[in-house]
Amino acid sequence: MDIFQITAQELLDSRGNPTVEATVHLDRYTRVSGMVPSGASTGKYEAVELRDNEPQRYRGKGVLKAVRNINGIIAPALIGHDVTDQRGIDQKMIELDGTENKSHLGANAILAVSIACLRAGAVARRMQFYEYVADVFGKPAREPFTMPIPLINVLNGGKHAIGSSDFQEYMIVPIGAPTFAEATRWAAETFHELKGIIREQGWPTTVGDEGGYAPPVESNEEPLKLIMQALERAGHTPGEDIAIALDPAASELYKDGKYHLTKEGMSLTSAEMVDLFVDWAGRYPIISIEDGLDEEDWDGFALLKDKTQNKVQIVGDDLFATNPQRVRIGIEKNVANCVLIKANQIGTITETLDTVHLALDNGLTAIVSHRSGETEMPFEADFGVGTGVGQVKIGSVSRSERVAEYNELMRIERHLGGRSILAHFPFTGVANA
Ligand code: 2PG
Ligand code: MG
Repeated sequence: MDIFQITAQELLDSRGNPTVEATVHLDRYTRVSGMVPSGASTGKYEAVELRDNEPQRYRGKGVLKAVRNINGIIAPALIGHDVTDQRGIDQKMIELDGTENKSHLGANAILAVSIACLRAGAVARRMQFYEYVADVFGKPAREPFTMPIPLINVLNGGKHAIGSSDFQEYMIVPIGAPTFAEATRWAAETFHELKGIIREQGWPTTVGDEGGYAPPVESNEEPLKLIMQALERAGHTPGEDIAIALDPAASELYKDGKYHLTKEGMSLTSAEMVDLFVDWAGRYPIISIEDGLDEEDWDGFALLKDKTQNKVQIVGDDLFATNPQRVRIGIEKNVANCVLIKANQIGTITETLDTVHLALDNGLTAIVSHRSGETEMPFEADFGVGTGVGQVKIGSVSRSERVAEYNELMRIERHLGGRSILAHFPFTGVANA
């Protein structure tokens, strides 16, 4: 089916900041939209999110330029194009943009159209969205679908919750759950136990950008203790039923050669940061550490990977920025064993899928991830199942833009019936929990 028309509009994301929605019209009555998320702890190698920078509108964060680029430049070039030719569509937009980092048209403009086309392709082919993603990704039709294990944010800090920990995200990973729905239940029950523990401390139970609690903890280790208590109260064996994952988003803490931890009042060298994580990984069931070091600190990443003996998933987010060139450097330098996948870091669906292939073909794992500023339209759910990477990072089990992804995944699992298996988490951690 060919693209009949493409339109675009400025709407709001989950933080109340403007974002782009593109709508692909397949005929006068069939319209399919795509919306783009937005990060707060953005890496410097990410594709450029085009903002208007007009201070009188949305404090400069308006996206009317990106909207105009869709309506005036992208739409005329794509009308009449086969909507199921995802690679051709994305290639066309890359050419129209003509820059390395998509700064001309804006990665937010390009990705909104790319996602809308992916969704419209599923409609045109009369497929479920996740089935169509699998098809575009090249999953062999006979293979069963893999449901991802979720990394569930329960405590927010850093740029996502001012006043909480310096480290950005503390997550729980229900590695022992038999199904995705059970994994979600275990997480929700643990999340509510954590609320009780936070309340007993006399702290507010408010949540941060990704829906995890944001208490004024006294140290960056304290959240780990709170989570261990919550696991115990919820009746789950730490490290067996549920393990812990971290995203310190360390690029945000790095200045003048040191990592600054305000809670501890300490400034650490790269090697000292690594020692801190190694110490924690020996005492807590930590199975995944994302961006434990700065986005330029390749050596620090390599040291962390080495010292955790490949038993902990070392994830590059800002480090790789979903960019194949950076992932290739990472593979060469052997600095990580996992790539975080965020479509808006690179700007098209095709390039995102290529990066997933690159990671998996080289024996790395991959996590399909949301952004801290999200939309109400589930995307990572279907993208996670379609690519079959086995892990999704979609925030907390609170706030509708996050819960929408869990709900969609539970619907997919039910829809697949016996035709899906829950992924196995491939790292054990170093602690004997
Ligand atoms: C991250 C993300 C998502 P942001 O660092 O992994 O959790 O945050 O979207 O703010 O970059
Ligand atoms: Mg991150």
